[in-house]
Formats: sequence, C-alpha cells, structure tokens
Amino acid sequence: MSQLLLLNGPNLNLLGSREPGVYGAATLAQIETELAAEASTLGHQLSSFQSNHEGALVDRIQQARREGVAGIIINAGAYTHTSIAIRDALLAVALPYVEVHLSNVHARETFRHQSYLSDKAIGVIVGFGPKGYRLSLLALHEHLAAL
Ligand code: CA2
Repeated sequence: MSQLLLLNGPNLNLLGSREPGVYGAATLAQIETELAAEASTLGHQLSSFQSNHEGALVDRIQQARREGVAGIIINAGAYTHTSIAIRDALLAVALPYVEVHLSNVHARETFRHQSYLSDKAIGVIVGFGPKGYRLSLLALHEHLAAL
C-alpha cells in the first residue's frame, strides 16, 4: 500500500461550474472522491490538494516527501507553462509523478504546448477530461508496482 498525492493548481477549483465544454462537467470534489475510491481498490491511500498559489503547491510537494508519499498526480494548471519553482520542487523531492491535463493542450494556444514538468514526468496524459485522472492513477500504480 502506498500513499499517493493528487495536486491541482490554479482555477481547477472552478471545475464543474464553468466551461464544461473545455474541462468537463465534474466538480473537483467529485474527481477527488472518485479517485480516492479508485486508489483504495488498488490498495493505495490518496490525498488531494488544490491551490491557486504557486508557493502553496511548492510547500505541499515538499511536505509530500516528509509524509512518505510514493507518487504524485499533478495538474498544475497554468503553472505547468510557467513554473520553474514547481518543477524544482518535484525534482527536489525526487518522487515519481504523472502530469495530467483535462484538455488537449496541444490542440490549444501555442503557449500551452510548453510544459516545465513533462520531461521529468513518468508520463503525460492530456485531452481525456476527468477520465485522465483515472488513467494517471493507473499509470502511477503500475509504475510503482514495477519498482
Ligand atoms: O487542461 C488542463 O487541465 C489545464 O491544466 C487547465 C488549465 C490551463 O491553464 C492549462 O493550460 C490546461 C486551466 C484550468 C482552468 O480551470 C477552469 C475550470 C472551470 C472553469 C474555468 C477554468
């Protein structure tokens, strides 16, 4: 059994309330609850954290290491495209992570094609809406099982 962490960045607290055509109809609370249940069936314990603040996400990543978290699923939102600080935190804790995006960032504006996280991730899942979190969990689970 491993402890896992789901991280969501800025504006993802708005899921389900606006732009369902882009981001889906599920709320973040629904996604978090369903993913925790799925993690439990795989034998893991999943905690969730969302923040609109870069430093708070960095703090949570650092805390993960101290707590013995085995792996991270992260949708850093717009910080994906800007944040060297979040990249550095992920590299500093040296925990395996899956990068996930609800939308297909590669079918959107060019500034969304760049990610500071992708090259160090186990893998990246984009464009599958809320289902992407489940796919990320399965990928992380299989990665940890193979260690
Ligand atoms: O597709 C994704 O998951 C993104 O990480 C979402 C970010 C965006 O900046 C990234 O380029 C791709 C934006 C999250 C905004 O979330 C909202 C949710 C509901 C209503 C409005 C915004």
